Amino acid sequence: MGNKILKKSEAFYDVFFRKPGDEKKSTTYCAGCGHGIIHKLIAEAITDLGMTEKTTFVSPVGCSVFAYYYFKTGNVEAAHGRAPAVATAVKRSHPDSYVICYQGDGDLAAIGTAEILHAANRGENITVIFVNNAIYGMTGGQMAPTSLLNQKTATSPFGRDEAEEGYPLRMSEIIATLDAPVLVARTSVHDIKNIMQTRKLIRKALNAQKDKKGFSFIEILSQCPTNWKVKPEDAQEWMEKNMLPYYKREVFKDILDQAAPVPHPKPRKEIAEIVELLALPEFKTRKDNGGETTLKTIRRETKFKIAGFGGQGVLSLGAFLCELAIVNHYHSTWIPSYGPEMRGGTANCSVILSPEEIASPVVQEIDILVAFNHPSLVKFHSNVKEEGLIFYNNSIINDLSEIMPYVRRKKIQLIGVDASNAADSLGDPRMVNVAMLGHMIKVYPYFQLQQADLLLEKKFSTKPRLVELNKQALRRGFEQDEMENIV
Ligand SMILES: Cc1ncc(C[n+]2csc(CCOP(=O)(O)OP(=O)(O)O)c2C)c(N)n1
Repeated sequence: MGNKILKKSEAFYDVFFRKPGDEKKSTTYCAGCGHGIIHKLIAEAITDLGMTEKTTFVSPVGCSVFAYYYFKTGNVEAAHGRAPAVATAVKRSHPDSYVICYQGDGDLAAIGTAEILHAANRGENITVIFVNNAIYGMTGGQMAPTSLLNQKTATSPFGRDEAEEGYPLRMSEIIATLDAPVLVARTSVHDIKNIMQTRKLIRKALNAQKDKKGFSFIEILSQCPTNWKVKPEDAQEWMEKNMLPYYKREVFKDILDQAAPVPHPKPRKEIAEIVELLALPEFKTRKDNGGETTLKTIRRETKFKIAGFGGQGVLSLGAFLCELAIVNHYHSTWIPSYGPEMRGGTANCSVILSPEEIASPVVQEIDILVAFNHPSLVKFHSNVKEEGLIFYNNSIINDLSEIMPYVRRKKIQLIGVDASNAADSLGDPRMVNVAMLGHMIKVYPYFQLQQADLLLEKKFSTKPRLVELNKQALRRGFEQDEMENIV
């Protein structure tokens, strides 16, 4: 008879390194809590399936917030309720990785109801482990959407009342009504038999992800003796008496046999166009030898805010800058922000161009502000960094008095561009953004005008008149005398 060696899964760290000098072997979970059992089942499954190296665990906010101290996988901590959105991003950007989205019931069924429903409905190829302990555990036992009728919690001291708080949400049943999910099941970890059933379902769900079958959702009924206010040994009985009658343990949906593998996300049309563009013989980038020595190099993360009225092409100017950056082998991010108003209201976008990968697309401190109207200039000027730069549309912005004290104090360079007039002189006010771009390229020759021409030709390939107008606008902006404009 061979010996069986029982040891901790390799997907767990040896010690849980929380603070220097405070390395622990045990987790932070209370005695009798189900999270620890569930972690063990997951860790063993990912080790046995050979997934450790390629797994990213998305931790929620709640008692399992410290999962990243335990799992020796990739780890991302998501804001409360947002784990499915974060998991979507990780999976889409790394389609060959395995993504486990782990959430409690407060996290998934209250704060993140929208995120989970939409991720399920999109059929993201991720595995969601939903730990339902019928209460908000970490914060001291408030009522969760899954708390049972008559259950006494910190916020329902007389018991949950359907007239006041509605009925406990059965998330598995809701998710099983959607077309996209391939596996939806509820199980529990209150006794050995059910732990073994949970073990099987977790493995099935992870295998489904490995086979690129799509979205799977395993709801696990889990004990919380501390907040149920029972002894750990009595939690099993509490679960049987209170939770099991309401929450059926069942496989609600399993279409794994019929589900075709989820295709890799297709490159977006814009990216395909850029790739085509790079293949053109006349296209030169800063990386090509010869002829490009005049191009300036972006040496560090450069943050732009581009702002104006809706209709001034503010968002497209940002996107266009990103495309120019991409063809020159830089990294870029773009986030649009629309005001609540209709056309004519304010709009802005945050753009970052960088030689390195960009960690966050948020622009708080601005290197270069591009303001198309007075309200935008006033709104954003005080976020421009010391010795930063402001391009402003001086055709319609005449009064700089409000911003001058800050601009002088911070030694900001102000460059007026007669952009609206340049566009109007071409008979099309929409050209204002491209005129601005022309001047930006002149002041900051990160890109070539000819590159912009080629991108414009691609963009408006079915509208030759617009290509011509845009090219002219670009040149009108470019040819404006720079020195005269500097205040
Ligand atoms: C948006 C937001 N709302 C509320 C909180 C506070 N909060 C932290 S943990 C937690 C409870 C989480 O409960 P649950 O998801 O049921 O997980 P459990 O702790 O029971 O495992 C709450 C409400 C927060 N961090 N963020």
